[in-house]
Amino acid sequence: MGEYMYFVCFLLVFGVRVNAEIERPRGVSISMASKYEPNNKQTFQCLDGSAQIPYEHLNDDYCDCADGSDEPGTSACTNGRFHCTNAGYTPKNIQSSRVNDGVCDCCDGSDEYEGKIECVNNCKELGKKLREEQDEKRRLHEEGFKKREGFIAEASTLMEGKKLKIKELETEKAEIQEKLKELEGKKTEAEGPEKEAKDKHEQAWKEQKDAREKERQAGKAREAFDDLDLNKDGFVDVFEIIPHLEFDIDSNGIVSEEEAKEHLEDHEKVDYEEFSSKIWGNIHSIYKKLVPDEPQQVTPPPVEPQGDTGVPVPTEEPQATRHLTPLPDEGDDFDDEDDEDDDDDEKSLLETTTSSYSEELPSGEDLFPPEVKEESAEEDKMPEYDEETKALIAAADEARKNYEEADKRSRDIDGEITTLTSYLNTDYGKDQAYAVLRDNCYEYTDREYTYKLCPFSTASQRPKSGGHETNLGRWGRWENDKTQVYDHGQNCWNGPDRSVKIHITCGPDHQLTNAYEPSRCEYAFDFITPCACDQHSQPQVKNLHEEL
Ligand code: MAN
Repeated sequence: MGEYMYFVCFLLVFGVRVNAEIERPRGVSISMASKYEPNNKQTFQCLDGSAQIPYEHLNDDYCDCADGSDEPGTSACTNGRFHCTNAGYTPKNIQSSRVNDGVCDCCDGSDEYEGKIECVNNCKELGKKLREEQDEKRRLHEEGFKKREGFIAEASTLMEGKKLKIKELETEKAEIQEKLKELEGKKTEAEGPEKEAKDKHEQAWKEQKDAREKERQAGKAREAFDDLDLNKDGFVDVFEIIPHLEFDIDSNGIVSEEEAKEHLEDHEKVDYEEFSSKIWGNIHSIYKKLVPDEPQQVTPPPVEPQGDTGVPVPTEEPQATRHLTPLPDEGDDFDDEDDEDDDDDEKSLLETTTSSYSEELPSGEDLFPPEVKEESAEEDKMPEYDEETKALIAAADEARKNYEEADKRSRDIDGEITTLTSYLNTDYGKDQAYAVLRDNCYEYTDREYTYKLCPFSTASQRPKSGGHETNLGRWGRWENDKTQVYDHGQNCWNGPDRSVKIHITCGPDHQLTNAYEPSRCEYAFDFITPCACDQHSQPQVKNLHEEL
């Protein structure tokens, strides 16, 4: 037998088929063919180097190598791999256990060579479909790439516009600063006479009010004096003070003579003049008028037994109850036998007066009917300014308004410049293309939440069923040219501050296509945009004839 015939027989015997390009054992890819080259070798080295076996043991349906490399075309090794060439489509490696298992795994049907099942070779159709898909991807990429070119130009115009705007604002700001100085001067100029006129008017009003108040107090002092002067002798004395429990300094329920005297500035009695000039000022805020119609258990003051003159003398001990009516005139007759009973009466009256005066008696002010109060409130209102003052106020108001408007504009300009500067200082990626995404927001809704991305600003989440929005993070940085980080979002209970990573890929439009939470409160968004369609990310079109 010639050498050639010997080789052909060898191939047939050992399951080695002749490929149009390179001959190799069944289930071996072209790239691996050299490792299975027989040449003059009589042995095959397992690919993991673990053993050497006679060459004829290749694909003999018995597993010799630990890595299964001696049985690429049979199902003998559980860990073996079978290579389908799938000409016209993409090659594929399948587990060798699937070889001849009655299921078509390769589109060229090469895994079912024993014929347990008839496999239709549909690699060409699949290849056509794949090519169409890849063409479409390429087309979309091209479209995205063109859009991106437009965005770059747009971003550049946008940036230039913003730079120009900053310059304009700075010029306006300088002008306004000048104007503000002038307006401040005018304001100060107008406010001087305004203040002077207002002060004059208010001072005159104050004087008028004070005089009226003085008069009012005088009237009240007169009234109180007349009320207090129960016996109408032209004096208010210690015993006329005693029934007024509001003068009980130590809050023991009775007004002692000493307490009464203290209120009378250490006098036993005072006339009206002294009362109105010295006493009333100190007591008017606590003084309460006795209710005249209140039924009173009046008990005459205990008296010392009548002296030689027959005139009753009040005891030393002050009696809180005895002066609700005028003191008996000198010479009034009192029955001595009633003294003991009087003590009891005094006690019960004391209780009555203590509670009724401290809790129920209206204050002096409340004794005035509402119309009197209204009248006095009306009186307390300052009269309108005169016409001249009104004109000065109007002029000052105008000057203030002009100044405040200019001042507000100046502050607004500062704000606008800050916003524009922050806009310009942001990194919008290669060629600034991503700048067009700023000031826009994109949403994606899953089963539970609607997620929102406002590029270079914020990321958030809100429940579909309603409820408040949760801040997932504010613009942070580019992690790489296709990944953005938004961080320092709302704190997660017992966890980190929320944050999001945005994975950006090329697409025909700007769209948030997915949002998920790989780990609690750490989110990931998928975002497609033409901004990412730069040349480097063009889809790799698979060589359909390439083998793995
Ligand atoms: C909210 C959402 C969730 C998050 C939990 C954490 O329900 O923000 O995404 O996992 O809070 O408690």
